Amino acid sequence: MNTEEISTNIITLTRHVLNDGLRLGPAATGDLTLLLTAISFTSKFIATNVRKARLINLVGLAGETNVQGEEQKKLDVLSNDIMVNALRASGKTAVLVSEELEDAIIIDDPYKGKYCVVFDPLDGSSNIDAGVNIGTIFGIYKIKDGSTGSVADVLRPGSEMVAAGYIMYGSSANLVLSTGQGVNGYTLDASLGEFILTHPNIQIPPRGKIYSFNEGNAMYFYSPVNAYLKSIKYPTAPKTPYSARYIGSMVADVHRTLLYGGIFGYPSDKKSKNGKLRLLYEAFPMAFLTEQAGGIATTGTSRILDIVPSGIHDRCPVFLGSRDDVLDLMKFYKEVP
Ligand code: AHM
Ligand code: MG
Repeated sequence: MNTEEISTNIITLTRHVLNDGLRLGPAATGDLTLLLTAISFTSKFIATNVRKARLINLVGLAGETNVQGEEQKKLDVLSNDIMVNALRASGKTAVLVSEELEDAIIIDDPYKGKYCVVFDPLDGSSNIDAGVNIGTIFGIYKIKDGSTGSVADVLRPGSEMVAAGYIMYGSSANLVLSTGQGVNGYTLDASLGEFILTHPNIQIPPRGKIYSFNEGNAMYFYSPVNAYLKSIKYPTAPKTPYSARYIGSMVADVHRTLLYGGIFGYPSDKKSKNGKLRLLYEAFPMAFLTEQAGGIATTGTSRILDIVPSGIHDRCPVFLGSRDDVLDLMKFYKEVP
């Protein structure tokens, strides 16, 4: 083997985040780096279980108990437990909010730190059994000055997050992260057990050719959304129609949108007045990443990151993606009654 072809200077997630910290000089405590290291550990742990679960599903038709006679934990519950344990043990968190838990967890001493993590441990769970991509979504706030950690620390606009990201479990595990200075993508090298920087400085193309909506809900959509969809499916020449891509896993649909451009939407409609997606741990982190990559994230009429949550499990309508595509959609909200 020609050893010259092997890169001996690869950039791992920890190295990359640490370097960011070095730029801050003595102001950087390294706490965020340690927290992100804990999150990257949880994603490796969850990724392993996602793979195993597929095998268990294949051979496990006999029932839902394992050989020891114990009930198999559902993958989303297991992923939640993995995250709660690792985040608490990191010593860097004060408040945890999970899609799986009705109430926020307030971390006690001696583990209490200064960050709050809001997360959906395993999003897109309807896709698990089919082996389709699923993921973990997270957002990070710093507790307010003088706070010792309470729900009020996370009932704040998404623009106040200090970092956000997701991990997509697919043919490989991909971690996409922003600490507020652009967006970077890392791929898990299973042999090293490290996330390697593979997609530096992700920028959403200003316009795409793909739309990603659950059009099965079209009969419930309000007229601006249906009028917009009609405009991209039946454009006037020389424009050509957009392609439809909808996986039904937000992480996978947003990942493709960040890389290829286009628009992802989960609108409010006549059935669900606030849409389906959760504000704190789905809409905010994805909106944060979208804006950091040069795109737009809106409810149709206002910026998602400006919303002030009233409860930890609030929902909100979501449209995000390429700047020009989202601006087109917003025009329909302004002009179509
Ligand atoms: P979940 O948190 O219960 O998995 O639901 C969230 C998921 C998103 O990943 C995805 O964008 C959306 O639900 C798909 O919903 P639908 O099946 O209504 O199209
Ligand atoms: Mg979810």
